[in-house]
Amino acid sequence: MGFLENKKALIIGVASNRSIAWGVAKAMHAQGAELAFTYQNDRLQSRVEKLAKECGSDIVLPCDVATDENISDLFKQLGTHWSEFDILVHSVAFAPKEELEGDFVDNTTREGSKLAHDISSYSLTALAKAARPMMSGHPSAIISLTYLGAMKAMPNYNVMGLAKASLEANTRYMAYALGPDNIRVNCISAGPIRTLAAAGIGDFRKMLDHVEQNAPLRKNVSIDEVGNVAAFLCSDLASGITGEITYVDAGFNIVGMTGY
Ligand code: NAD
Ligand code: 0WE
Repeated sequence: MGFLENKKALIIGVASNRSIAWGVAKAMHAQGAELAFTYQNDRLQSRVEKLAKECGSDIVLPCDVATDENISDLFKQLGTHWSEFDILVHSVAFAPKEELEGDFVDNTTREGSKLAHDISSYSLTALAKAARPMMSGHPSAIISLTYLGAMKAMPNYNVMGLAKASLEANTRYMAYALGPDNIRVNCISAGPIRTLAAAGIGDFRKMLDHVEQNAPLRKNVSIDEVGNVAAFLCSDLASGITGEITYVDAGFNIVGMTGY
């Protein structure tokens, strides 16, 4: 008997079988959760449908988190399948590619900054606003994905670092607001993983090598390792945890100096 038996989870952010959201979906399915998925655009629909089927799910709905109309349609549609649900997984981020490289001050624009914060942080609030009636009054949980670039200055992560800092604060404010409705809100700070969102990022290999050489566990993490922690945090085993940022990064973030 899995620890997510009788839980219904909505997974937002699967784009491929390398997506962190896919690692989360697999882990939640393995613990007995029933799943629904969204896809960002038509290009991704068939791929997400195929992956959903592997988890026994045929609830696959469109949602671009950039618009309130898409978000309200999503929960209208979901309501025809489920009257309530228990888990919302947010595994979505975006900034213009040109702003994820080089000098932060020179390369960051007002428009890029707005877009990064809108898609990568505000969307969590927007989704919770729309999901609240279906998640309130029974033990529910929301989880999102952040990165160390929120807390520390990192090369090239630039405006995404600001958007992730906002996402982390969002986690705390949402936990405070939604706690009385029995909705917990947590966030996982994952180490670097080669996904579509990492494709084409210059020097990604170098970052993976650096973590492998310097993290206490001397390795990079997998989507399954992140998925298992997400499954735990969204389960009743974690009923006393809310508003937290949990690192799943082989311990990289706790190291001060290496080479000794
Ligand atoms: P991914 O490319 O597989 O997933 C990103 C997802 O965001 C895609 O499914 C994409 O469709 C979705 N998305 C982007 N804009 C959207 C929009 N407007 N509406 C709806 N969906 C939209 O990459 P991933 O690495 O699995 O990223 C998932 C999350 O994990 C992101 O929040 C990312 O910041 C975070 N994260 C990634 C890493 C890493 O190294 N890969 C590390 C830490 C945190
Ligand atoms: O959060 C992320 C990446 C999110 C992301 C990726 C892209 C690539 C394609 C957001 N927007 C876009 N826009 C695109 O056009 N990560 C944690 C992975 C990542 O991205 C980096 C990293 C790491 C780690 C970018 C620079 C430096 C390190």
